[in-house]
Amino acid sequence: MYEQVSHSLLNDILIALKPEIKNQKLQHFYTRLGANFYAIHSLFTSLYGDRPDFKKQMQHLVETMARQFIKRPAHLKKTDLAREKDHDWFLSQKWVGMALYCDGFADNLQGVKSRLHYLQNLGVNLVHIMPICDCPEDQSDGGYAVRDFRNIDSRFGTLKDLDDLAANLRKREMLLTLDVVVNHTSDEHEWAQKARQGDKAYQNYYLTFDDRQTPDMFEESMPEVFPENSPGNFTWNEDMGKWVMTVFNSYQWDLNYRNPAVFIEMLDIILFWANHGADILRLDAVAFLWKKMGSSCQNEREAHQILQLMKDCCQVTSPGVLFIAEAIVAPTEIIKYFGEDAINAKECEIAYNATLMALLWEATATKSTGLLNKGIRSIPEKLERATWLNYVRCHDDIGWGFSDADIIAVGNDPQLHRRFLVDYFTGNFEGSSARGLAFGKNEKTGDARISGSLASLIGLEYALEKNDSEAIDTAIKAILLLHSIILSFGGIPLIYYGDAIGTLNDDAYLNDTSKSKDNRWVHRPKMNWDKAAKRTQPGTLEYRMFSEIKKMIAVRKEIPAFADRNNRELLNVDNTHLFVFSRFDHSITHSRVLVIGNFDTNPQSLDLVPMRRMGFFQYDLVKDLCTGETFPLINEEIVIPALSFYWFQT
Ligand code: OTU
Repeated sequence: MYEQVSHSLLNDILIALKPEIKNQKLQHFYTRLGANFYAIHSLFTSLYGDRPDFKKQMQHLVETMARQFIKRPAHLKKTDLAREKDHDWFLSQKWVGMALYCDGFADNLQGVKSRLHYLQNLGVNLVHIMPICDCPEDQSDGGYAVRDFRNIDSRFGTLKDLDDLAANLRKREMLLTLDVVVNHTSDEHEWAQKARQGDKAYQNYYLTFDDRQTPDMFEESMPEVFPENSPGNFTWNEDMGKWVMTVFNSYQWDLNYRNPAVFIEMLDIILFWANHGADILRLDAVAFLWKKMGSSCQNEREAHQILQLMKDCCQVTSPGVLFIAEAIVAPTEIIKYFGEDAINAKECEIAYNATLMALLWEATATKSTGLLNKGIRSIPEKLERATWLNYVRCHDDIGWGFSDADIIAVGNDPQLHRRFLVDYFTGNFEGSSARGLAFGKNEKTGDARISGSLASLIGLEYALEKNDSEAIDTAIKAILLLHSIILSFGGIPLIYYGDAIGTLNDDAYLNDTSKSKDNRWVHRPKMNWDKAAKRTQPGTLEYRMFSEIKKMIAVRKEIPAFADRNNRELLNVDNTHLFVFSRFDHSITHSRVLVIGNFDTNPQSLDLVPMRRMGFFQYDLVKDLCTGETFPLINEEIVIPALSFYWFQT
């Protein structure tokens, strides 16, 4: 019955399409629209079905998809077809990513193009260029406060520069990832300006309120994202004489997805960047898309429906394009951003694995893997056609996003343990050589997150100052150990620019008033290309890190068991400093890799007797795939040196 309604609506919509659309060659568009229309229609109905203008909105939605399909360049349409055939293409182990700021890395987009050989030299073939859309000069939140979603910020170049870069990447068989900031706009965006001038239609693009009554009720259950810089979730706007919801900074106005016009505008923007050659779109802050009074306003069912609808619509116009969910939420919630099932409720193919990231840092601080082993097991199994972005550092702060229950289960007090981590990484704990900064301190809850570059957090900055070669060794080993995990765990590893050469904290942001209050800038450095040049000089620190990571990447790409096909088994071993898992390949027998990481600063041994019972170490020799070294198994144990790892072929 419902299917019939949906079918006849589709007919009406197609008949009513404007001639300039109808007269185009739309073969694949129609096929895909037919295949996805039922889902699109039911989602759109569930979100906006009670509106009198529902049918008009639906028509507008289809027209938006059709127009962008018409504009989609032929070569991208070809890629779409190829990816539809090989629809698991992104699960392959051959993808290795890097996230970078266009200006920090190479001044501008043309600069990035001229530096692509650096990425290729390391083995990176997926590049996430941090937000490049036009932003106000001062209040930009590093590009996440967008003033114009369809223009490149003049600091970075032009749309043509981006198209050139995209074409160049394609020739190199590299993937391009771009951001779409779907949750909010800058208060200088045209929509916000019109709202400020009193335009009711645009005021309805945001969540605006005449007095504090409703905002106060919302506040009862909403946490604060930036409690220091932007306390509360609402900002008074004098021009409108209204309060506006601003979950992040006060100049980032949250969009109102209860308004279908907002959904359609944002979808159009998604398809616009897909048509400019993005292979992958990172959808920012997706947990926040739907606000419901009485809730934390995160992870609401409707936020998932919006993402499903975005995916289904994208599937019609540019099916080769993937979404990354940027949702820094609990493991049981994050898993939902892949969708409930791959056929009817698909959302984002890729999601940030913030839990793994946080757990790796916890293991680094405690030198033990109790919580890492426990916390990883708390992440529910994901869908098959979905994968993680595994990272050690990114442009944001590190939050302690694992569950209290897991902390308790491994014998710690959640509050004390989180406080210990903050103390440890800010260098305020006996024996810590970390040089991080507390970020987002919340006086009410006592919470804090951490800013700082990988190298500074791991102790390299301290070691260099002390000129302590042993401590330098230790820091380098830890950097490599962390990379060895993200490169083997299953998913797309996302290396942060500067990390492969041990870039330290950068205090330059303190001299810039638009950045000085946000210490995340301490780890958003200007790439030092003189330092990068040392990567080819044996004996330098840069060489020791870069060449090892490069080797790991090359090895990873050769091992099908490292593809992400839910082919990982976490192993219980009775040494609390070790993190051990196996990766296997369903299609090739005897292709199995055993990954062992030792997070302790002392050598640790692994008892081979139980391992043999589980089917590992069946021979007298074992080979480490990374170094090519073989080890005789004479004793019933194998020793893993301090802060080291093995990728054993077993
Ligand atoms: C994202 O961040 C971006 O990565 C940040 O750089 C932006 O400031 C923010 O959105 C606003 O656009 O929304 O889903 O520091 O982890 O703000 C999580 C906390 C987010 C970040 C959080 C995050």
